[in-house]
Amino acid sequence: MKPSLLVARAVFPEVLEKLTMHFELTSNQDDTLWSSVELIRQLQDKVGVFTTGSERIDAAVLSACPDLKICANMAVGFNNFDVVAMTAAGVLATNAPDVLTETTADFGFGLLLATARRITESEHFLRAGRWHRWRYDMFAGAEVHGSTLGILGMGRIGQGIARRGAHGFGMQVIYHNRARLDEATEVACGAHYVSKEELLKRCDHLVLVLPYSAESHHAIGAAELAQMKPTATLVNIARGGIVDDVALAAALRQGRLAAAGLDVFEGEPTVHPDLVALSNVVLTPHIASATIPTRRAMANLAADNLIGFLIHGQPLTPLNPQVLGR
Ligand code: 8YV
Repeated sequence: MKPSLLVARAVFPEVLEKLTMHFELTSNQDDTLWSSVELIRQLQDKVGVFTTGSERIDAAVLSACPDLKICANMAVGFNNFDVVAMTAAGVLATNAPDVLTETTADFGFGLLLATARRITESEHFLRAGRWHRWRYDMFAGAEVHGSTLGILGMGRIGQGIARRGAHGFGMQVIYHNRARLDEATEVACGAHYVSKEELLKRCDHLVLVLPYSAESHHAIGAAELAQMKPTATLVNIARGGIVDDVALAAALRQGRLAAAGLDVFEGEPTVHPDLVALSNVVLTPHIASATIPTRRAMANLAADNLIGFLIHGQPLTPLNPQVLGR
C-alpha cells in the first residue's frame, strides 16, 4: 500500500500527479481555509504533509498526529514550523531554498524602485483622474542609482539584492547580518559589513531579508526607525513581525521616514489600517516569489523532498537532518 499524504493547499496539477504516483493522496485542491482543528483532522493517518508558509505545525499538531513523519514546506521561510518540537517528535522538516532566490531578489529590487520613485502612488493619482498638468516636483521621489543601499539579513536573497544594487545601479551597498560574509562573497556582492546602528544611520534605502524568529521580532521598531534618515525608504520582503507595523505607520505619517514598500505584514492577510491609510506605502500581498516557473520549482522541491524521504530515505533539503539517523 502507498503511504498516505496530505497536500494542505492547492498546487500545480502536475505536482499532484507526480505525488499520486507514490502516495495515497488527500488534497485540498479547493484551497479551503482550514482551522488548526481541521488541519489536525485531515492529517489523521497521514505520514507526510505538503504545506505552504500558512500552515502552522507545532507541538499540538504533532501530538495529535502521531503518524506524521515529514512536513515539506513550499517556502524557504519556515517560521510556520516549530522545528524544535518537530525534532523532539522525530518529524522531518524540509523547506524550499535556492529555487526562489533570484526571483525574490528581482521583486525586492522592484519594490524598492516602486517605493522610492513613487510609482504606484502616482498611478493611483492618474487613475483617479487627478492628473491635469505636469509640475516640476510632481511625485518627485528619492534617487536610487548611486545612493546607499542597506541590507539587513545577508543570506542568498540579500546577496542577490546586493549584486543588483552594486553592479546594476552603482549603489554603495552596506549590510548587517548575524555572521559576516567571507571576503570573496563580499567582493562578489559589492557589499561592506557594518553594525546595525551604522546601517540604519547611513542607508538611503533599507531592504529587510532576514528570517523571522523570536530574535528578529520587531528588529525594526520605533527606536530603529528613529535612527534612519527621514528621506529613507524601507522595504520588507522577509516576514511580517520583523517590522513593528504600528511604529512604521507612525513614522511614515509623521514624515520621519519617506516611504515603505511592504510585501509582508504582521497578522497577514490582514493589513494594519494605519498602513492602508497612507499614500507613501506600496503594499503587495506576499508575492515576492510569484512567477510561475519559480512557484513550480518550489512546489516540485517540496514534492521531491516528500518522495526523497518517504520513498528513497533521502530528503533533498532537510532542516533537522538529526532526525534522519533515528
Ligand atoms: C512563499 C515565502 O510564497 O518562500 C518563502 O519563504 O515567503 C514565499 O516565497 C510563501 O511563504 C508561501 O509558501
